[in-house]
This record gives sequence, structure tokens and C-alpha cells, in this order.
Amino acid sequence: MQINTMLKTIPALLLGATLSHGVMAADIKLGVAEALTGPAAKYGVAIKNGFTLAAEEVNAKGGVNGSKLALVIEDEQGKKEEAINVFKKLIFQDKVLAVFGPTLSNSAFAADPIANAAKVVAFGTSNTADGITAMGPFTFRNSVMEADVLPVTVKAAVKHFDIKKVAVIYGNDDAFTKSGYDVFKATLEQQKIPTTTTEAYAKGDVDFKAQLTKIKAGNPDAIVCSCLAEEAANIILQTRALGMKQPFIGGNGLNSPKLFEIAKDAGDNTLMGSPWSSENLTPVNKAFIAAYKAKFGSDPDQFAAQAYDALYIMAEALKNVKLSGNLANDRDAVRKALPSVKIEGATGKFAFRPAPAVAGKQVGFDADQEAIVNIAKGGKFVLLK
Ligand code: 1QQ
Repeated sequence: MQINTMLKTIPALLLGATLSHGVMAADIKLGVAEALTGPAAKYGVAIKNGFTLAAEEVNAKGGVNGSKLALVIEDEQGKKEEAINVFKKLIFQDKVLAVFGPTLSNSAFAADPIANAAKVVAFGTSNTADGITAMGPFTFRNSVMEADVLPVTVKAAVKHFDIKKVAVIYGNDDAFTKSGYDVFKATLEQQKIPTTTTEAYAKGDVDFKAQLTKIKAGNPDAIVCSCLAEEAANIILQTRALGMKQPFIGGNGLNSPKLFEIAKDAGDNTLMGSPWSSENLTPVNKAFIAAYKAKFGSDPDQFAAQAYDALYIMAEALKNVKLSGNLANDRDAVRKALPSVKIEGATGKFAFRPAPAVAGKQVGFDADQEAIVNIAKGGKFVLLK
């Protein structure tokens, strides 16, 4: 048997591409650190699915420059300490080329400094708090930050519901809910919408009656909620139990099927801003939704779509990286290749924009993408028209 034929029959070859001279190109290892268990798992599992689907598609088409993408997936449990541990494992033990994640901004503030110190790209697909990309030149995100999403959402809500005054509720011990609150506060001031009362809660709270009773007394036209999905859903349910009918306004955190699993129709009329909608029927998004349903037996959400796009953004960058085998050089080459990537993804047209410099130094890159406003109807989000 000729060596060529022999190589072709080795099943291991299915795992990697052959170069023209019959040598197998090494896989490209990419780390994925997401909350696969715990309260943020609904987000994290959707993200993992988005990555898995995109990586399979890229590999089915021959990978990148003859190499297959190999995802090393770890559960960071939505906890800071675990995000740190998992980043260290992926970077120092598995020696991945770049890391995706973690799921929550709260964890990213703990883990991203490790990636920046090790000079490895940390690519967030769901981190929307202010300051994420200020952590260093190796932090990238394709998630649209609350600062870009909330002003558009509040403006649309004020018009749609003829809002004159709002109450605000937010989690004061999570980086995302706190950052969203700061943005809401500035936005409401700017749009001259007075606040009847501002209430806070802590991570893990399940009873919001005390806060909601105060909100009820102020009789607002709407309730602004800077919350993760599960908390938001319970807040909505308890608001209705108190006989209040006000619509809710939220950000990225609300765009999860979790909201409706808990709140069901009580979530109707909630307004939320997001870069992704299942109703955006571009060819890429239609194909993504169909492939996701076929593979996982459920509908994708914003978080799956952003992870899916992130993998394609990375694959596009890798096309322009000539891997040398020197890990430090290759990791830096990824950082240099990412900023100029432009794709048309499930979330629409995507490009990066440099985050504002910190102390005169270039730091990371944010998503340069528009948010669209959605409204909950019959237990799901549809475009607000
Ligand atoms: C953040 C978020 C959450 C909604 C991610 C799931 O946007 O933590 O930044």
C-alpha cells in the first residue's frame, strides 16, 4: 500500500486535515469557559451550543488553513473563583491559542486580567458591562454593551407606552446589573424621565415584595429592571401578584428563554434591547436558527447567536495568522488579526471598534453593532414595530 493511500485510510485523519504533502496539520485549540451549571447556566449552555455548532460547520468545510478547530470546553459555574481557575487551566495547562468567555461580566472582571497578563486573547460573547475591554489589549467582545443598548431601548419604551415616570430595580452586587443600573440612571436623566423610587436586591434573592411594595406606592408608568433573567422573571411574577400591571424595561440580561419559563405570559409587554432577533430573517440568521434547531432540538437565543458569530469571527482572524508553533507569538498574532475582522453573522453585520484608551494606552475592542428593540408577546420576544 502506498503511503498516501495508507494515510487516507487512517481514521484519525478524520480529526485533522491533510496538507498536500500528506502531513496532518495540528488542530487549533480554543478554550471555552462558560457557566454550564448554576444560576447562569441557561446563558452558558446556549453559548456552548453556539460555539459547538459553528466549530462543526467550520471543520466540515475543511477548518482554517488546513487545521481543524478543537474546542476545550470548561464549566466556570458563573462564579469568579471558578472563572479564574478555568482560565488558568485553559491558558497554562491546555495551552489554548485563545479563550472565549466567561459568561458573566462579573466573572470576566476576575478572569480577564489573567489572560491579559499571560498575553492571551479573552473573547467575551456575553459581557456587556462598562469597563470590560478597559482591562487590557487582549480583551475583546462581540456582545453589545448596555451603554449602547439601553438608551435606544428606553427611548422606544417611552414612546411606545407614553411613559412619564419610572421606578428602577437592580442587583447591586453583580458587575452587569450594577453597570446596567448606572447606564439606566444616566439615560433616564438625559431623556428627562423622573424616577419614583430606586430599589436594589442582592444575588440569590428570591423575595422582592419589600422593594415592590415601595415601587407600587410611587405608581410608576413602567419598571426599569437591570437584572439577570431569573431574577427579572421572579420580580415580574411578584409584581403581578401585587396587582401591578406596569410594563418592564430591561437590557441584554432579559433576552433568554429562562424569562418565559418562569414568568410565562406575565412577562408580556417587557421591552428589551438586543443585537439579535429570531425575526431577523437574513440568510445567515435563518440558516443558523435552522441548524441550531436541528442539532439541539430547541430554539437558539441571543447568547447562542453571539457565540456562533464569535467563532466565525475567530476563524476569519485565523485565516490571516500564519501559525509558527511558538505559542506566545501565535497568541499575539491572534490579537493582532482580530480587530480588522468584519463578518455578516447571525446577529447581522459585525465589526470591532477600539475601546476608549486607558491612560493613553490602547486597550481592547468592543462590538460596533446596533441594538434592536424587542417586546414580549405571548411568552416570547418579537420585534417592536
Ligand atoms: C453580563 C451579561 C449577562 C446578561 C450575560 C449572560 O450581559 O454579565 O455582562
